[in-house]
Amino acid sequence: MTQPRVAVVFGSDSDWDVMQHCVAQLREFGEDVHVEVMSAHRTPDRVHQFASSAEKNGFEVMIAGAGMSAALAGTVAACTTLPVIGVPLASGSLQGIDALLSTAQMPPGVPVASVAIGKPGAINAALLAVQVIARKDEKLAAKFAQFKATQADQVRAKNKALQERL
Ligand code: RP5
Repeated sequence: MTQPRVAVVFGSDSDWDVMQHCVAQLREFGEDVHVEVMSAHRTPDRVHQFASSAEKNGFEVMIAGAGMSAALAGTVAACTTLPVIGVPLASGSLQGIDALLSTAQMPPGVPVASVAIGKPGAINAALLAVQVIARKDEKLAAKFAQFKATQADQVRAKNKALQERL
C-alpha cells in the first residue's frame, strides 16, 4: 500500500454510514485512503497531532466530516496548510443545518471548503479531493475527465429515453 494522499477523518463512528461513500468514491479512483475517527471535542489532542503532521507525512488533501456543532474541519484547517474539505453531517435534531453552518462559516484566514450535507457532500468531497490532487497527476486527471464524460453520457441517455416516452 502506498502512502495515501487523502485523509478522511470524522468525529464519530456513527458518521461512518455516510462517510463510507466518500471513502468508496476515492477508492473508485484508485486512491488509498487514511480513515480515522477523531473528534475536535472528544479527542482534540489527536486532531492537533494528526493535522499538524499531515503535510510532513505525505498527505495532500484532508476531508473532515462531522455533525452537530461540527468543529472538526475547522480545527483541522487551523492546524495545517493543506486544503481542507468539510462534510457537514445530519446527526442531530437540526438535520445537518447546524453542522453546515459550523463548517461553512469559517473566519477569514482559515478556509474550509464546505460541501453539501450528508451523502451527496461525502461523495463530492471525494471528487473535489481528486480534482485537487489531479492537478499534479495526469493519469488521475484523465480518469476524472472520463468520469465527467460518462456522467454526461448517462444524462443524455436518460433524456433520450424520457423523450421517447413523451
Ligand atoms: C459529532 O457529533 C460527530 O461527528 C457526530 O456526527 C455527532 C454525534 O456523535 P456520537 O454521539 O454519535 O458519537 O461530533
